This record gives sequence, structure tokens and C-alpha cells, in this order.
Amino acid sequence: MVEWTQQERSIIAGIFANLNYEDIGPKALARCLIVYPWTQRYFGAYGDLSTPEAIKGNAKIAAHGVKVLHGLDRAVKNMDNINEAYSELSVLHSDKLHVDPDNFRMFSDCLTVVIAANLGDAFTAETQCAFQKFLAVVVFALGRKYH
Ligand code: HNI
Repeated sequence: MVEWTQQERSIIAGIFANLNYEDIGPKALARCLIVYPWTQRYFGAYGDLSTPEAIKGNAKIAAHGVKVLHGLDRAVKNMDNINEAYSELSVLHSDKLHVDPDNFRMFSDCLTVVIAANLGDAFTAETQCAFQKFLAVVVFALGRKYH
């Protein structure tokens, strides 16, 4: 069981309450596909991913980035039971999508960079600390049903 301090809870709630999903989601996923190109293999049906510009301008990638970011809402709403909240999504990514679970960490890194750039000075070390912990718990939960 993960323990959260009140400060951590309020930092996480604050980040998501002020998040522009339509801006941050596409940027985070596009960055992941550019920085870690092997992650592109799961999006073969999404059209042109041949250059960074193509990835950033790809509407399907953008839409999926929004969807993935909204996928984090279930963790925000279930801070005390994140494993259970991701049980189904873990099975989906493992059994059906065959996404290597290492990639969850790659995406988390890119999301952290995009949020840090967006928040600027407000992304303090305390904020990063809580956010990294949150993402680590999500990544663990998403990887739980792999076998
Ligand atoms: Ni992921 C589908 C959430 C990381 C590849 N993913 C989803 C869906 C959600 C989701 C929600 C939609 C499920 C549905 O349709 O029922 N993905 C998340 C979350 C993370 C994550 C919360 C990490 C924080 N997914 C990743 C990563 C990859 C990934 C890192 C690959 C590199 N996901 C996929 C693919 C699909 C997907 C592929 C299916 C897309 C499609 O077009 O159907």
C-alpha cells in the first residue's frame, strides 16, 4: 500500500486540476515517439511518423495523447487503490497490445518534461518529487498484469 502525505495529495490534485489535456497529452506522446523512436512500433496504423514534424502534426497521435493523459485520471481519483484502478488497462497493454512495460517509464519521463516546461518555476523540487512518485506508482500498476 502506498502512503501519501496531504502535501503530496494536494500537489497531484493541483497538477491535474490545472492541466490542459488537449495541449499536454499530444506533446507528451509526440515527445515519447521522437525521443524513444522504438515506441513508434505500436502506432503503425496511425499514418505518417517519419519525421519529428510529422509526429507532432499527426492528428491521430494527438488524439491518442489526450486519451492516455485522461488515462491518468483514474489514478488521481483512486490514489489509495491505484493497482486496482489499472488492473484492466494492464491486461489490455500486456495481452492485447503487447506494449513492452519499459515504455511506460519512457512516456512518464516525457510527460514530466512537458509538464515541467509548462509549469516553469512552479514545478519545484517538491512538485517533481510528488509527481515522480505518482508516476512510479502508475507505471508499477500498469505493469502488474504482465506475465
Ligand atoms: Ni496506452 C491504449 C492509457 C502508456 C500504447 N492506453 C490506451 C488506452 C488508454 C491508455 C486509456 C485506451 C484503452 C481503450 O481503448 O480501452 N497508456 C495509458 C496510460 C499510459 C499508457 C495511462 C502510461 C502512463 N500506451 C502507453 C505507452 C504505449 C502505449 C507507453 C506505447 C509506447 N496504448 C497504447 C496503444 C493503445 C493504447 C498502442 C491502443 C491504441 C489504439 O489505437 O487502439
